[in-house]
Amino acid sequence: MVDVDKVLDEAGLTNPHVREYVKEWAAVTTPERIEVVSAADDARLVAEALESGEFKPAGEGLYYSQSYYKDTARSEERTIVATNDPADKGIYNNWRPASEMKPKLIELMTGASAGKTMYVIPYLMSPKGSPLAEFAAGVEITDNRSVVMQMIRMARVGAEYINDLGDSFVRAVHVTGDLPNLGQGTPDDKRYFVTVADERTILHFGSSYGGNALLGKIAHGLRQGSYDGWKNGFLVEQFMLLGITDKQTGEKYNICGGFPSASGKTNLAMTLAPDALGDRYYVEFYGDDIAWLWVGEDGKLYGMNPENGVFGVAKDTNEATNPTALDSIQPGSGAIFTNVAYNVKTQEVWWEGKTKNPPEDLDGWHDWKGEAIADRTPEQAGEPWAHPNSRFTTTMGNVPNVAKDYEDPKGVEIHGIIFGGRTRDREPLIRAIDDVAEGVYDGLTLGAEATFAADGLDGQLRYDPMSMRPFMSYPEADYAAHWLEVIGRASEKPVFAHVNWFQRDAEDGHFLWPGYRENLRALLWLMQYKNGQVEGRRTAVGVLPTEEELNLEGLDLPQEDLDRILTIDVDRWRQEMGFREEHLNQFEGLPEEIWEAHRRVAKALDDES
Ligand code: GTP
Ligand code: SPV
Ligand code: MN
Repeated sequence: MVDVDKVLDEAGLTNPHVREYVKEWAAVTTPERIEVVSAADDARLVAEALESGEFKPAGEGLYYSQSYYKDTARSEERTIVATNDPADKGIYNNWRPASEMKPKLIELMTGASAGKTMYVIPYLMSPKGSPLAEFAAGVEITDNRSVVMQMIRMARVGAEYINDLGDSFVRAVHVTGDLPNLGQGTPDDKRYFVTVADERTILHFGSSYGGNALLGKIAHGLRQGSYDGWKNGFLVEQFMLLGITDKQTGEKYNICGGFPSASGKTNLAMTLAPDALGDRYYVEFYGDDIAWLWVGEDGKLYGMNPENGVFGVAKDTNEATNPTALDSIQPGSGAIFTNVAYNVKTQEVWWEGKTKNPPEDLDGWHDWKGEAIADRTPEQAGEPWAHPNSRFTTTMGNVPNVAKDYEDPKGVEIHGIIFGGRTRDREPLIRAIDDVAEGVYDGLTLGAEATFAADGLDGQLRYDPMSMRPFMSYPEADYAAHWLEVIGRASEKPVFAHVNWFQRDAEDGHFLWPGYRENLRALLWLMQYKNGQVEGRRTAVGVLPTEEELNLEGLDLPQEDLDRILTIDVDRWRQEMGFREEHLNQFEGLPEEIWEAHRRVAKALDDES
């Protein structure tokens, strides 16, 4: 038996509630050793991981890691929100009674860390001193060293963050399990990813992949956070957050917004190209995946990124699409690459879209499963080298355009909220929405193609309210009401907008808009619109830029494509309204304001000839 008190004393972990929690779970999972970690332990942990082969070197201070080949994305089916109140059951949260789930997880976790080290990771999902800090603290217990190193990059980690917080921390227990024997994706699936939201307890069993295993990020930062936000008057969303400064006027606009998983948040927040538009604008990075929003004492709407790092999709990251991301994963950055292709001889990494073609010399190259590329059969030849959901993990401090005040606990004022997704038709480049209820309605009816970030759903069209569908922790009608309440309280309302970088040509499928760094052009128009500098063109579904208003300098778009992305297809939209009605009808007790917004848009479409 480990002398837990001795370990905790030595680590300076004094919070009595945390100590009790660690002891309770050590008694369940029965590890051989216990270690309390802080960011200062990273170098030692990395050395241990290189020694054990868990990490392989990928250049100076860069690391390659692999998760089990059936464990490379979130599993929505196995993810559950449990509480003690059946009224918390929603359409998307997979609600189950806490009394049913807790014993199941305790049984699965009993003795499961035998022979292993239990790492105790005290963390904060906010800058220190944030007005929401009391909801941001947690202690993850894990039996997986790679998870520890990723948490160190993604969150603020160390006993000093939680010692003074009493009992207000999230209990987050992660047990990897015997990955080859968990029946992933079969009827005998043994994995469970449970957030017991009203007990602020997270119990995840059966994965070492980021979204399932870094409990500060998705499980706490989104699911638990949104439940806490519902009960305590703030919003927690899968949003990126960026700031645009107009150097000519000195004005700064902060925009946050939700696109479903693997639909462009990281790319938008990191890599807009101010240089392409002369020297007038400066774009700062605040966050790429999560934002917490609240109304400050001065009545203004504020936002912050609770994370301390970026867990980005590797696919198609290159000099043209996202040079900022490449700068953030340079030698010496400490970045971790998971499930990319790896060359065992040259220690290089590669993913689809890193370069136009894969490396020509196959010598030493292995795919994401660890199989030699040179040994591929002709049938396997076209298969990707890297997993489509392969990722890089790097800290915020490595991002060259990270905002100077990204750690300011005050947060930043929010001026705009945008929604978007992969929509191959119907959705124009951008449509601005002035009315708050219509903006919230637009978020609730965000429909897009699902991606490889969740197992087995790639390409399916589905509604993903505010991009929170996989992270929704409470009923959707309450969620809508909560949005109206929080934004309703703000003295200055943000402008809303819906954006789409992914409209395609119906025949050859090419993207009608170049996307990536050029997306800044649409956001600049939105800011000018908010400022009253442009008027746009009013349509039934919002205000669209005219061709003259949109800065198209240096772009060479076919007129036909431009016309398509700056107009709406009224017939297609009318058809869409029927789908939306069906979608919203699932949510019993939806606020009347949302239905009114729906009817206003439907009528305006009917009036349009
Ligand atoms: P999560 O981390 O899963 O929440 O994803 P995300 O929303 O941050 O998505 P990310 O920015 O990582 O982009 C996912 C994929 O979409 C990547 O393969 C990008 O290359 C691609 N992508 C991002 N922005 C654009 C764009 O403007 N146009 C096109 N065509 N593709 C894009
Ligand atoms: C997402 O899937 O939305 C992510 C990556 O941000 S994960 O951490 O896997 O959830
Ligand atoms: Mn995400």
